[in-house]
Amino acid sequence: MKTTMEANVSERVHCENDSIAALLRERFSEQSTLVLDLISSPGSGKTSLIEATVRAVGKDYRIGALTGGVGTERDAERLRALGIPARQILTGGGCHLDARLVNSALSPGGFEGLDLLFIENVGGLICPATHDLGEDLKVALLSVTEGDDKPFKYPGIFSRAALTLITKVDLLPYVSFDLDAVRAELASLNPAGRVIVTSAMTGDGIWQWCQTLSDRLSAKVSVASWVV
Ligand SMILES: Nc1nc2c(ncn2[C@@H]2O[C@H](COP(=O)(O)OP(=O)(O)OP(=O)(O)O)[C@@H](O)[C@H]2O)c(=O)[nH]1
Ligand SMILES: [Mg+2]
Repeated sequence: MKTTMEANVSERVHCENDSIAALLRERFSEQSTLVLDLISSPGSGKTSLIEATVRAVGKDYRIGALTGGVGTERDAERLRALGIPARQILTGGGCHLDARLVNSALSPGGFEGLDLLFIENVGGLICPATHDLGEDLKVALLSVTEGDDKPFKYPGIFSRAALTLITKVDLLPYVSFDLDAVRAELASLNPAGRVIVTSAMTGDGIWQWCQTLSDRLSAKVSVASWVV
């Protein structure tokens, strides 16, 4: 249980985060950039999903990525190898990204005029769920190797995410994972959320994922043209 002082500090930190996130959201809207905050346990396939997306639609869209991590440049290097701008955000041990870190990472430039900006959060299902980064969508990933009990164990992210990707579906024959039960759990936690089943390895579901991104981007661009 938090003391009153702890609760006040936590509220102030969230307030400051939300003001920076609001400014980021305004900037992303002006540039008609669709921003996705990818959240999952470590190793569920966030970087692989971005790679698969770049391979699928990298010629049609300008894509960039910020990758959160505690100590290495590895994910950003993987993505730069595909020819997209990618910058690692090192949290120095912190378990999630926040709007201030995203703002600082964008400040040196190189990410203007993108269609899609992926923000790969630090691996974890708890801390990353509660911070607004100025994104359009929080996207949760749950790999079939993690166990099918995760939505009810970590309801915060699965009830908030506009989209949940069930990843590594190519491994389904080898693990105990009840896909229908997970779909039902997700539907009860988050009736408005969508679910897509994917494999970055075989390409299953990647077309549907890219189509969803394309639809959301078109909607954002058309709203921006109304506002102008
Ligand atoms: N079989 C299979 N393996 C996958 C798939 N997607 C990712 N992997 C493997 O899973 C491991 C982790 O993938 P990453 O994309 O690095 O996962 P991540 O979520 O970015 O990991 P962190 O950044 O460490 O949290 C790698 O060995 C990938 O090759 C998939 O669809 N099928
Ligand atoms: Mg990664």
